[in-house]
Amino acid sequence: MLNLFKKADIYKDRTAIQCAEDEFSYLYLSEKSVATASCLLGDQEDLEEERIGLLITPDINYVIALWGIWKAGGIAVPLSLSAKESELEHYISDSEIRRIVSSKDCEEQKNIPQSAGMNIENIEDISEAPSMSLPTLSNDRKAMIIYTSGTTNKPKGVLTTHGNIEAQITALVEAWKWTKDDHIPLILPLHHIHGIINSLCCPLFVGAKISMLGGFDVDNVCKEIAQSNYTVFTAVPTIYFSLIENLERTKEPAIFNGFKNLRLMMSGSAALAPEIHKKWEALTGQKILERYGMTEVGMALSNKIDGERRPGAVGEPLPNVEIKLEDETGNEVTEEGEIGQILLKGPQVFKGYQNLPEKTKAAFKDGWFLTGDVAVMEDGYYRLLGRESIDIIKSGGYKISALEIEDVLLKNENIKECAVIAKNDEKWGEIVVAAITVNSDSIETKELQEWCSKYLSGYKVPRIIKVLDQLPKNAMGKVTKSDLKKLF
Ligand code: MLC
Ligand code: AMP
Repeated sequence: MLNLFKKADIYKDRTAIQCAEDEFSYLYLSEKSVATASCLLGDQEDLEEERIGLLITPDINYVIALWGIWKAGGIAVPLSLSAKESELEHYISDSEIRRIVSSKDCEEQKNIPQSAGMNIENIEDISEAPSMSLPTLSNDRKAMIIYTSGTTNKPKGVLTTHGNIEAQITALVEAWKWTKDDHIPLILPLHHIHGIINSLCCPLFVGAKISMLGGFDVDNVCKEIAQSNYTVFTAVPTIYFSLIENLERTKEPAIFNGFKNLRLMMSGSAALAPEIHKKWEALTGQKILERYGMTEVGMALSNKIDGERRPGAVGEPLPNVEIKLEDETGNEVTEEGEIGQILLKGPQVFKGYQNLPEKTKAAFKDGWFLTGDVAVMEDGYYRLLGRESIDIIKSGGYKISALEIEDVLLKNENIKECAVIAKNDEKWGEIVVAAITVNSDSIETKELQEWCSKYLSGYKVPRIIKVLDQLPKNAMGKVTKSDLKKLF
């Protein structure tokens, strides 16, 4: 990780980041992040792993703040710009954040809970501070907490070190042949690893150029691809779905040519339907390289850059990643075609869940991380079959806990019981749906959705809510979600 900063000092005048018309060099990034680090330090010599929230729109200031926190010896906690006040409250209290770096134009600042007594530092003010000497950091220094949902009601904080992050980056630089001549559009949110590691840190590690487009907008992405000399593109399947819809409408040759000319197009964070893979190839001639990753481990499996890119498969282990499959009885699966949970080892694997030692312990077996994803090996490539837990939903590339949404629904006095599940969806992969039983007949599901959206980011709000007389249950009185699925 610390090599990221050493390398930036070598790349100096090369363009690191482009935001609209402005270009910023590696030197600018280095100097501004040192000034930010100095300001965050104040009269301290080392932030000693102080957790600092990042709530910044995705532009140059985000990168300056991230590097500034790291250089000062702090732990960066990137926060979701779409988070509601109660969601931010959880991230802030769970990771013990006392300071948040934000920017003046960041509208989302208003969602920061007032009760938290938080110091908000605006990056425009702090990066003017004079530079001072910075702490010496080792690779085992903790660097980042990313919140991800899972089989707990509230999202868990995944804690990684500089060493973990560097291992995650270098594996991808090697496997996907990143070079200083690369140019990538950054369209993904910067509170998850797909955006932070794959779209941001990998190119910065090699001296390449990133155009921060401020998020995904299908027309803007197509315009950019048509006009600029991009080489690499990475996105979630939902984005490819939207691009296909757009390309099927447009007749603009420059857009098709822009996509055709990229050297590498990748997809991950959720299953890429083989139909999308094939349609994209038919439209642009590009065979999407699908890979598999997870917040806790970075990227783990990938189709080959110079070999087969098989629709529906996630390929083979990335450099330094050890993978094995285990069946339900905990025995290693060695035969091709047999199904098992993916277990994983390597230098990129996280250190633990914030404040959850028991969950951390339960997530490992003899030093192997238990991913909860089920796969099969076929002709040398892994193919994912799904997740062990029915309560984990992936929608638009976001991981969602059914339990978190059930908790929110149950706060509504009109709801007696509820069960949240995923429904397959062509565009989003899965969408969140809920079945409820009610205390009062006068409930409007649209009102209930609006009520949920006060507490939950938009993508977590149930898209369909069915009111039932009773929920399907087994003999023990537990809701049988597999039966419920048949009703949607
Ligand atoms: C939004 N909408 C949804 C939805 N999200 N509908 C159903 N399900 C969802 N999940 C609706 C909105 O209500 C709105 O409806 C319309 O879609 C447009 O909303 P939007 O928010 O403007 O959508 P858009 O900006 O197009 O966002 C789509 C997206 C975004 C795909 C760009 O979801 C995204 O950035 N996803 C990436 C998440 C990510 O980075 N995951 C990586 C995790 S790391 P209306 O009616 O108002 O128009 C990880 C590890 C690894 O997984 O392997 O990488
Ligand atoms: P997250 O916790 O947000 O990092 O999400 C990680 C999860 O995303 C993994 O455990 C998988 O379930 C899923 N995932 C990532 N990449 C893929 C892929 N290529 N195909 C299917 N699922 C994927």
